[in-house]
Amino acid sequence: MKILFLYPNHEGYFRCPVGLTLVMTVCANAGHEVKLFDTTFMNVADNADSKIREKIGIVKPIPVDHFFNKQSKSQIETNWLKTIEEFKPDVIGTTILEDSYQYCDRLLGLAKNKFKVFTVAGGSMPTIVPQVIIENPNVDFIVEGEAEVAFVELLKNLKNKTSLSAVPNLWHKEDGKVIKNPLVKYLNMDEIPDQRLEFWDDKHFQKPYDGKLYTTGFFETSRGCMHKCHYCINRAFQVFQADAGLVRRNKSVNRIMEEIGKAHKERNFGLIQFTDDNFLARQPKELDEFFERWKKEINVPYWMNTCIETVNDQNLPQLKESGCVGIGIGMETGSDWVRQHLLLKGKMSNDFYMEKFALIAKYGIRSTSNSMIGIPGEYEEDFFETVKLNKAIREINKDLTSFNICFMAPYMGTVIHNIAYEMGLIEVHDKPGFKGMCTANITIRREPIMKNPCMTKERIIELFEDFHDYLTGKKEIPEKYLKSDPLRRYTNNDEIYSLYEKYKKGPIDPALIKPKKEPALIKTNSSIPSGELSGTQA
Ligand code: B12
Ligand code: SF4
Repeated sequence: MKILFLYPNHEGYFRCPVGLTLVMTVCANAGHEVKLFDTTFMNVADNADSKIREKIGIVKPIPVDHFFNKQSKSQIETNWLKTIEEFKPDVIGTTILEDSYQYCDRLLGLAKNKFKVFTVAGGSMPTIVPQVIIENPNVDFIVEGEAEVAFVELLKNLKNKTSLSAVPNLWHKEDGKVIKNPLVKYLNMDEIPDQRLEFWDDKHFQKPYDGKLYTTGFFETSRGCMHKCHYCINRAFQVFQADAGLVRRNKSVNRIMEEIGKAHKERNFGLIQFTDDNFLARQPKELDEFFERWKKEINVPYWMNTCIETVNDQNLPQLKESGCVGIGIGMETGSDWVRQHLLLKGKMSNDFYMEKFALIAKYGIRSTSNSMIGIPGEYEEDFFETVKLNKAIREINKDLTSFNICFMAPYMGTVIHNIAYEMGLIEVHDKPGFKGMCTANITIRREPIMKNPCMTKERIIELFEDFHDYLTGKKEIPEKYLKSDPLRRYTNNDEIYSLYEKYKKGPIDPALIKPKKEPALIKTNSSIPSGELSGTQA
């Protein structure tokens, strides 16, 4: 069959997405004809996400504007329709993140209007709210979760015009009725084929890092994470895909070396970025094998995200020795109270983060601390705890530490979305295919899109923009915030906190939520000392 894939990237954040690459790979491996329509370099004249990070001083500027060849909206749409007309696909497959959903819908709609073609959606958003997306008239099928097996199975049945009832993870419509097939167990990662990278423009493999561009390979060594953070897709996987088993799985070291070794021979990477959520969360014995073999067999500098508790005195020297140049850590806030009670990010304290960041620097590895602002229930006082903690980390070693900040965004399927919706902090769509989704264009970088009962939008933007200046001392932390009490919570309004308590079991379908009216701004003058917390203290 002929399969046309759509990568509806409208903001220019380039990088090679592993999930879609693997879906294209399994189709090509099964003998289907595969073509990709990728809008990454057409929609903008620059990389908007990098531009914002450069503007607020958290990354070193790198000119990449020449990567982009901006076309008008109608030019792109004409090219899209021309591509379909010429390629004559049997199926259009697309991957959807919430950020690009509206844009994707527009292109799918144009295609459905003009051609008789099946459309199939997969990716983060269709995986966690398939019941919402399947109502979109421009989407015929959804593959929930991993599609390496399910999508090929779907194509086989579409080709043979046989029943779809045995296609795993499939959602479809028959006579207006939605049908959901059972989920299969999460895949054994060793059975996933090597990514075929030939579909992508070479520019996707150029990654700016610490002021330079590197030819970069993007690979996964594990999937999923065992933590329960209220803002993360992993919590949705754990709850909505419980039938599929444990989401956290590792690829064997052997398969990692095989895949990356082959690709490196062809492409000569200058950097490898691991796309895992929590890279080091595997047995020390396996890590020892990884470090040793990486140095011998691949020997390319590498970067990864991992959770703070996974770095230690044993693996850090080996990480350094084997070529690890950077470690990204989600710390999110400098308020222990916010981290532990609002974000549900485990029991790790500020002291623990400090100790671990110091350890990373001790072994000569560059770290990136990721923080957020705009969490419902977070006050300006809490934000300055974040500033102070990041500043202290920066003092450990200015060259080996770096900092990133983004706005908390209520992605559908997350607890934060449930809370924001229930509290009336977001306005949502009501049309089929979009029910419950924010009407504001979701983003983690352009602006806060939730109303926040504890800080005004203008103040959140101001603090976001000044974050780096506070870290470097260009801007002074206001005197009233200098005294630290990261365990203090800054409101006695229990409504927000009771919601966080209520959703500790995980997210629910937004259709079950009855939204309240937007709350008034809750004043911060009623701070409660940490010792007087009721109910939820750690
Ligand atoms: C690596 C990563 C990236 C990479 C690659 C992005 C990508 N499009 O894959 C980079 C660094 C570019 C990136 C950027 C961004 N990311 Co990101 N990223 C991730 C991360 C950590 C892992 C993704 C991954 O590789 N998973 C493993 C692969 C195998 O799974 P997968 O991609 O879901 O694909 C499988 C299935 O979904 C399905 N599938 C996928 N596509 C298709 C297509 C078809 C036709 C079918 C049938 C099936 C199918 O089959 C695949 C194979 O099993 C996830 C968190 C997570 N655990 O998912 C966040 C995540 C996807 N990112 C997120 C966000 C918000 C972003 C940004 C918008 C952030 C920003 N700076 O603005 C940008 C968007 C850029 C872009 N153009 O896509 C959110 C998305 C939330 C949402 N609900 O939409 C996530 C979920 C993190 C979170 N907040 O929880 N990201
Ligand atoms: S630790 Fe990171 S990857 Fe794991 S659930 Fe929390 S935010 Fe998601």
